[in-house]
Amino acid sequence: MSPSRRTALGAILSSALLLAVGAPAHAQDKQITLGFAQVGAESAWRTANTISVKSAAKDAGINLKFSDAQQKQENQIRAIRSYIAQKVDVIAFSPVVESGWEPVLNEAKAAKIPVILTDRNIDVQDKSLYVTMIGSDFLEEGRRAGHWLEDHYKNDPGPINIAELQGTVGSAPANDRHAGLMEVIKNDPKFKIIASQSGDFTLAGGKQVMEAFAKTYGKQINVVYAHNDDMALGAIQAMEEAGIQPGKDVSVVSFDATKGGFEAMIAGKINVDVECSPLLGPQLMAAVKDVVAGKQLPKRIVTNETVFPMSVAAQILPQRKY
Ligand code: GZL
Repeated sequence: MSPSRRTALGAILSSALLLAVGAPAHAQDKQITLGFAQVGAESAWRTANTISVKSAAKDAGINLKFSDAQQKQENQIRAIRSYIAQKVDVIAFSPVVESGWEPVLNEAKAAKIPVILTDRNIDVQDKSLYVTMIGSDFLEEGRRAGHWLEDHYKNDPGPINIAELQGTVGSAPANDRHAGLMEVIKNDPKFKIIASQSGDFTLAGGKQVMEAFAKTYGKQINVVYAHNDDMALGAIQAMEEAGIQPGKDVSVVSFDATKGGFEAMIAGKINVDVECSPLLGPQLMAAVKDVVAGKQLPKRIVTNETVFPMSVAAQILPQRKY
């Protein structure tokens, strides 16, 4: 066989092999288009997450189509449908709630558009509806908060009454930060959740709920368990207006570890902040490129996080990126 015929045959075989493993022959050269359906702009965490996604897409040379659902599932579903109609290469989103995704994700599957979940998970039987989920382990975050409470009150016989500010109803972080806490305190009768209501992850929501809690329970409250910093900061405003000293009369436990959370810890108004990193952009773009290249991805990519007690806040804040 002549060298030129051998080269041509080699090119045909390698393209056939690439196609056989699902990596389109043009995978390496065509600009990737990613459709991203964001939850909204409800919190400092979300703002940092959006910045991370947009800057990472730019750095990766990925063409990003971005939508803000204003925390409404129907808007996210509408955005995903529009990405399907536009025939994007990959769809990614942070599901505002855990349920109700099968219909639109089956449409994406039928259109052969891979879907990546970031930040929050979904509750579906058919796991083939998404390639991977990149984000925090909220159950572990709740356990970490529970263990902090156990240690903080180890010499206190109780009762330790907890007022809980829950995140968005039905969302994975709200469900799991509650469940993780309960795993730890369920066998310790001195801990009791005397009040629990959603502030929808917003500062205004946290303030409104805490105003009602302060009116109803006043000095009975020993702990405010806020599912994110924005609600904790709102609750701090409400407590101070009610003559309660947050961080002193009441221990404040929060999540996200945003700049605002650190500043409140330095001011002695949040006692502990459980980190939940919004900086998921680079991992998402790497996953998008791998999916387009036909590589296999793990079903779950967990972000590494820690817990910051107020004692370390001043020293750590200068190193923080969000
Ligand atoms: C958690 C994220 C939550 C944050 C909130 O990963 O989904 O939503 O804890 C944000 O601040 O609103």
